[in-house]
Amino acid sequence: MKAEARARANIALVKYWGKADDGPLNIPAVGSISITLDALWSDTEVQFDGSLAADELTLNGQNRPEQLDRVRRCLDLLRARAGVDHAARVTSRNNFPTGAGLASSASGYAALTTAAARALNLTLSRRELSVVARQGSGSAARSIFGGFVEMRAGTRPDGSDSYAEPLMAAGKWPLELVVAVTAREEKQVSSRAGMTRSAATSPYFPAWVAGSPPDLRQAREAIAKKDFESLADVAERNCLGMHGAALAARPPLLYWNAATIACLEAVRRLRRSAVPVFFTIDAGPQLKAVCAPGSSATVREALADVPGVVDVLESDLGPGAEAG
Ligand code: 2P0
Repeated sequence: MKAEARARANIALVKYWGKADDGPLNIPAVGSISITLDALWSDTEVQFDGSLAADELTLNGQNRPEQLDRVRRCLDLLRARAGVDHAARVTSRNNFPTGAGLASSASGYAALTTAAARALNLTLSRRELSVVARQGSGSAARSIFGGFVEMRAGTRPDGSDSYAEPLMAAGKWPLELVVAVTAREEKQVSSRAGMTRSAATSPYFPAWVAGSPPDLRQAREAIAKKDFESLADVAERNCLGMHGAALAARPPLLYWNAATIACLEAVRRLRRSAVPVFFTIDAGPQLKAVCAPGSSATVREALADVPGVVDVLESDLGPGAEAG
């Protein structure tokens, strides 16, 4: 009753920020559209063992008891389906900084769900796996699939129509990602706490939610037509809208540092000089530059020169979660 899986991080181009309710189903208030990356991943092993008293989690070699509630949520859903009640030992490792706005919960919970289902010998569709992964972390539902992915917010109270689905394969439009890392430490306010605070206190939150469906429509069309300009337009607008809602929370949420803004300006300068690139920023200070095929070398060079950038990572688009 042991299996391993690898799942990759994903970056949302139309963001998930806010929940439909605060219950354990973790249903998002808005849909989202993402790209799954090739180079940033979590490798997770799950072993169900009747001799264990309780579930255990080791992340990058350290015990992380504070994450166990969410891990247990995914494990319990799968244990119930398999009719098994053994506790599990979960060992996970990320090949990139954890909890710093690089989507480590997305790859982590997608890998956990995929490995646990395999260890229990369950045959679930990717859609079903995404429903389970969502309950560990909303963005994890998207990492079940590769390439361009849409997460549906859904409307059913039981969350059964809140799942991810593939929009287009990675190879059909091989965009490239450059990540400018501006800080390595874990952020002070988690995404979960940040989005809960935004929903509860930001006067801009209702406008953020109302603006999501048209952004999803534009992004879906831009991806289908491989229209880089249109995707750039909607992704930058949607990112700044999410941060606007967060900035207006009480107390305010500012995830950026000076280097984040300097990178944003560098990306704008590149675009003005006809380099096809746009930016997006998540709940952390790293800037993600999405580049048209063949442009990442120029973008990497420019971002590496920005003061305050401590590392630059590059990735192609990648595949969905895989049990090993
Ligand atoms: C996203 N983020 O769409 C957005 C943009 C961060 C900013 O999804 O509470 O860690 O575990 O469901 O998935 C990060 O949120 O939140 C996230 P939970 P999660 O990528």
